[in-house]
Amino acid sequence: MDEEQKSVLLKSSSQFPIPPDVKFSYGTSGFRADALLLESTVFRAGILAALRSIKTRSMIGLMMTASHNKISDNGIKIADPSGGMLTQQWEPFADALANAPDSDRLLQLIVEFAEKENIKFDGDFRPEILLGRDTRPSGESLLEAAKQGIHSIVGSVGSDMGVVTTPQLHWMVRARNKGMKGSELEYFEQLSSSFRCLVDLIPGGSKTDSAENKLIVDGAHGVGGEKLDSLMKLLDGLNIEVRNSGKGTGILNEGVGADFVQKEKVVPDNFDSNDIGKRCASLDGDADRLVYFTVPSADSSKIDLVDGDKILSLFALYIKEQLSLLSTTGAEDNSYKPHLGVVQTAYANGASTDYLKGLGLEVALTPTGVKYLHEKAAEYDIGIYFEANGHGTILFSERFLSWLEDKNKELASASEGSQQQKAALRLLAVSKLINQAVGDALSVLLLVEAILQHKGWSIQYWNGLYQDLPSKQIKVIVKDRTAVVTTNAETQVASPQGIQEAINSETAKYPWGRSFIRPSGTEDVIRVYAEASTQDAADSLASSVAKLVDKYLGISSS
Ligand code: G16
Repeated sequence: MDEEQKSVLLKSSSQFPIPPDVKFSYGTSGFRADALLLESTVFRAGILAALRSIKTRSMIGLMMTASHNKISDNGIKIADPSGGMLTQQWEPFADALANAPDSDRLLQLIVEFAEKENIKFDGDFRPEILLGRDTRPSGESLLEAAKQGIHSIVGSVGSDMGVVTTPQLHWMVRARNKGMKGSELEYFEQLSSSFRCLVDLIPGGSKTDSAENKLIVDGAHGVGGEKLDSLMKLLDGLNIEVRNSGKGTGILNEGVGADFVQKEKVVPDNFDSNDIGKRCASLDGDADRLVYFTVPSADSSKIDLVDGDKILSLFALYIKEQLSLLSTTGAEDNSYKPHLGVVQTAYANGASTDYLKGLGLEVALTPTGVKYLHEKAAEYDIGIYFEANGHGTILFSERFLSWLEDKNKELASASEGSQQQKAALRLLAVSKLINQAVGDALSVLLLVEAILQHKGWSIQYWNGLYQDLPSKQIKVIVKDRTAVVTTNAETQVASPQGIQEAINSETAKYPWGRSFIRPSGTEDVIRVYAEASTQDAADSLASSVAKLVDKYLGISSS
């Protein structure tokens, strides 16, 4: 690194001092905190993104969002060249950069890291970063800070994509690195044309009358509702009403959105007894998560939740069906058997895991965070991953896709229009519809709708695939959430000592009891999850475990 570059870095970073007494940590999906504390962090993330761009000789993405968190928070997610989350190998550097106490230390860290990673500042490559933000009021000024960070690596450029969903930005990064235009219009066109293709391939045509079969979507007062409105202009065969679209006066994520609906299991604002029995869905604040629900009766505010596990089950059934059509009719191809696997976390309802295993599927478990699930799913030819909170997607390996393309060509000449060829075409359409970079509520919504139409299923029928075990989630505020260290995909606590034994003896009191705790990576809380044979039992187990957390780690514990 030459002296000019060093002096640019020193000068610009002195404009963004870190706030006193705050420790930033790269959490489940990047940095997240009160927006007022984040200027220095996003400035430094801008530097990191430019370095990553030079290292990989590719475009990188920076998304200003705090997703499901309250509106006063903000955060930053970093997209790697593939469109996936920043490689975990760079997370310690991201942490160190965010917490460097002053400009001198910051420069020293960058110089050392650049040397270790062999990052060359030779001007041969022009680093480019795509920037996006959600609808939070703090987004615009934080985006400016990120740009300053990017520009402090000489020659780097930041291209502002404006207000976009998180998955759109990840998709754009991936698309551009593959030589596509990667515009928003191209994203909408890819989604709408592959959806149309799936509907056209429904045997005997779609059995659903879209006029009567309306889907009502809660947009969390965020970016997703508006983008869904734009996408709908390119779609026919779908009747969608968007509520809480972000254009009105409602507050982002307050009493609305996928996180609220999935955790509280009550109707979001602007849904009521007029919606009884209708198919409803909720996006989260940056539209990377989606859950479905119905309002079952006017007697209570409770909903029937159709969560990420049910979406995963629907997708697994459909993909499995297409794979078996592909291999059982017509000419056998014994040379290659695609490996299908599903990935869940400890939050997956026990009944869903039993159901998936009952279908003969291989089920893997990882810690919370799509960065872990995505990595595991990428090991399969087709890997379907979902968190119960509605965050997930389906990954298709390059090897499988190129085999499928060849197979489709072969079938098109030998048996055009056969069941086998239609299955190949469906799988190809799914691989284009479903976001290959990251979980994407809009593409998941279109795939769910296409599969329900294909099967002629109502949401109630879909929800009846299996009965969820009653479950409960609670947040507990503690002195220091980093004191909790977990193991075995977060199902066990390794530290503090003694708490796991105490959780075990509480859990043993309940038939079908299961409970675990973990530190959130997006909020300053410990999360408690419990499930049991009845709702009262799940509530009671969760509350006993929350008391244990408070006893061992709470504000008043010694
Ligand atoms: C992020 C991650 C998800 C994770 C969620 C909650 O979602 O992308 O994988 O499930 O946080 O994480 P935690 O329990 O650690 O707070 P989002 O939609 O908020 O970006």
